[in-house]
Amino acid sequence: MDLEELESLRKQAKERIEKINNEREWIDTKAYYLGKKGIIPSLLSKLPKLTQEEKKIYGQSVNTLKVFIEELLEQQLKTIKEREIEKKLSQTTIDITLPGKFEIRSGTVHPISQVIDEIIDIFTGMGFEVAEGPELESDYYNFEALNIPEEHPAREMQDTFYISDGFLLRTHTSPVQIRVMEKREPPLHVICPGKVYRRDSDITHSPMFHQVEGFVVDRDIHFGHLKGVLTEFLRRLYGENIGVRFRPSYFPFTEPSAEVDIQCVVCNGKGCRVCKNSGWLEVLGCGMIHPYLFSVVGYDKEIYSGFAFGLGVERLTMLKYAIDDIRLFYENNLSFLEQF
Ligand code: 2NM
Repeated sequence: MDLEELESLRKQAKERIEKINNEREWIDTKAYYLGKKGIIPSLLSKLPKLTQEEKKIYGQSVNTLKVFIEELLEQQLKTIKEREIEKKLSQTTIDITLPGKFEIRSGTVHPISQVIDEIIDIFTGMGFEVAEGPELESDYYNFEALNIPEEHPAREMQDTFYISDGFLLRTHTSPVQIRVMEKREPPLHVICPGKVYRRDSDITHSPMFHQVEGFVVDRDIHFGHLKGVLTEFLRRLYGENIGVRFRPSYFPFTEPSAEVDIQCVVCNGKGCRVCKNSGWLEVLGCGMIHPYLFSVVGYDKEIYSGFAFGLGVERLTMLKYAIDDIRLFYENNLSFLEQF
């Protein structure tokens, strides 16, 4: 075989390879040229019969042809694959509006968040604003400013998560209210929802739980305003026929203070396990803001008065839905959460 024949073989190979349009043909063509019994090996097998001079020229030319065919084949394989993808894409239409193979479960709002939202809606509907503040608080805002002195049992190490000297996880959201009063002048109508922390853990107590506290400060605010606002709040939350009663109590930051009960939502006041046969459930603490707090924030107690209240969201939610274990709120058990 002379060099001219190699040249025509090259042209013929180029034509043939460029016509390949599937992988099967490509494999056959590769075998035809490069396989054990293919054209290139058969050309090379003739080398031993040639003279030294001929070997050099002929060998080099066959090798160049071999590389040429190899490169052309690789290039063609790429082209085939690209064509196949394009063909598939042009033939298949994907309806992206069809539902997926798997059930899509949408999330639900956590029952605690739902109740907080409901409480916020009721109070903002009555003209209250919402304020938030830090969960890491100073001893000053959490206790000192709220008339809870050094020796008060609420400050016990056993009850409070102390972080470092003078700092702790807030045990109520009242410090936010002190911060609001410090910054602004009455009239003020503010509620503070948020997480609070106490060292307590059993079926009705969690080391982290949620509170909503609120206060009103203005001229001539009296206990009648407190009773009216809180009674209306409880009627909107539990239904307008709910029975409500106020009992005298004690808090360091209010004077006088009261606790508020609603008629048992389980037995309607007849007496049952939930209300321990009393017919009543305690849901709120409240009172007239202690003059000490006004001196702390620089309000004139001769001009202003106010009331404040606090409630535990988990407790309210447990009563509303007859849930008997607080830990259910924090276990991320979907069967529980999806019921709300
Ligand atoms: C309660 C009970 C009674 C209260 C007081 C304040 C304020 F504004 F003076 F800082 N905030 N919340 C308060 C009063 C909270 O929780 C059972």
